[in-house]
Parts: sequence; C-alpha cells; structure tokens
Amino acid sequence: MFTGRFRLLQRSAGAAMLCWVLATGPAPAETPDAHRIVVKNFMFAPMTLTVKAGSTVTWSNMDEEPHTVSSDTGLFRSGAMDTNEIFSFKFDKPGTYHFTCSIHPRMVGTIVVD
Ligand SMILES: [Cu+2]
Repeated sequence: MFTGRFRLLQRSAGAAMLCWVLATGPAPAETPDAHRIVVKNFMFAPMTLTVKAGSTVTWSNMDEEPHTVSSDTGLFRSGAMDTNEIFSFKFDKPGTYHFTCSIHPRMVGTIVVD
C-alpha cells in the first residue's frame, strides 16, 4: 500500500517536471531558423522572404483552394496542399529562389538566402 502510493507520487513529480520543461522551452515561432509563408487570397505572404542559410521555410495554405509551392528550378515542389496543409523546405545554400503555385501561375514568391 505504502509502496504503491510512493510510486504514484513519483510519477506525478515526473509529469510536473515534463510540464515545466514544455512551458519554458522556446515557442516554435521564436526559433530563429523557422520561417513561415502564409498562402492566402491567391498570394504568398510575404512575397519575398530573406533567411539565413540552413533555415527551414514552411508554407501553410490558409485558402479554401488547393495550392502548390514549386521552385522555378525544380529544387522543391510540394504536392497540392489543401486547406491548412503545410510544406517545408530547408535552404542550405545562399541564393535567390523563385517559386510559383503550379495551379495558379500568377502566384509568385521569392526566398533570398544569405
Ligand atoms: Cu494556387
């Protein structure tokens, strides 16, 4: 009986510690190499994003229409992203990367990697 209760207490202490770690860890939005582009109203926002080499860019489709993210050079290409779907790509080398939505070619954007 006593042992059982002691184990239970230990487990709660572990759960409390886990909560503390999660609460004090950096939020994803504050991570310096995480960048987000919102796809909304048939536009990429921001249209141009400058990041450091090694950064990961995530596109999220907030439209009711499917969109894609397709590099002009074929470096990366998402499938059709439905509403609330995301696509990420890590940019390792400095350069200027143009991309479009292959469904709506007028949707264009640029990633500049320093
Ligand atoms: Cu589109």
